[in-house]
Amino acid sequence: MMTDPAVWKMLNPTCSIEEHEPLQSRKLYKLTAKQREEEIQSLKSDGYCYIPALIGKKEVQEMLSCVRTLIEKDIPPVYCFVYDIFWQLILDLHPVLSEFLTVDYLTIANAWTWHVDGKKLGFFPPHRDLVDEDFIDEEGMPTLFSLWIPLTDVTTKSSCMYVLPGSLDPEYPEKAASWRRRWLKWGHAPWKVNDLVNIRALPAPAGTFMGWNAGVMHWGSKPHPNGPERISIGYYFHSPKAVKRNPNLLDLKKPFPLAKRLEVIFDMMRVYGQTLKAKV
Ligand SMILES: O=C(O)CCC(=O)C(=O)O
Ligand SMILES: [Fe+2]
Repeated sequence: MMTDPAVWKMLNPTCSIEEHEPLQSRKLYKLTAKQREEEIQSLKSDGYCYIPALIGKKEVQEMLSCVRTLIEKDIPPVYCFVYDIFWQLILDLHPVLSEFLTVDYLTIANAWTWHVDGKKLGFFPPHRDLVDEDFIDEEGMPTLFSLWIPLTDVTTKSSCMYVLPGSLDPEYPEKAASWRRRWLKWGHAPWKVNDLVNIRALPAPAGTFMGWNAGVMHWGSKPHPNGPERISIGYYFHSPKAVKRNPNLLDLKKPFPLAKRLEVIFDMMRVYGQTLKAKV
């Protein structure tokens, strides 16, 4: 039943599920020359980029209402990835991803939807995304890149993202690659109170293109108990310079049937289910 597109279309009748033809971009997003220069600089020095409200309001609204329908029906919001619009967004962002990762970047079969509120929490505590892969090239540009897009406006009250900029992180970049091993064994390295000033909050309007290389320490924050809900989506990419590559890659130039999308979703529920249970 789950593999029947008609069931999903019953929930969100305006959202298509194209099983037979390759997905097509709906609208291409591009950077201005100034944005390009600033964000590449930020990626090189601090490991992250931040482009406020890049995605169109209409497109964000469509995705948000689709996720909200699932939440209302008690369906895990990551099931939004059965619908075309959540994958077409990658095609729409192709010009921007090409600037940061070069045109031959690889899309990893990995995506997630966060729904955070004062009761359910559901944000990810401080971590680096890498397991033990390389994450930057010789110029400091990402070889393993996480893209994070809020579909609601996100403030410090509603679990905005925080990063420890690479330039202020004593473990970055050399020791970051082996961070997970140490963290699993001993937990986080102790913090000095004086270092707290290095943390950067990234409140963001809906549709912001935010991303970091997998070596950057980042986290979602505990929301204010009365804060509005936060809904966001995430994707993961390699640049062709990645030495160690995730074996599960997606080719969006080929048809992407529902059963394959569900496979990705189930896989992610297994992976992120563990992250959500992991120690802080
Ligand atoms: O949204 C969050 O709370 C965490 C996001 C994150 O860690 C990621 O996208 O890599
Ligand atoms: Fe992360």
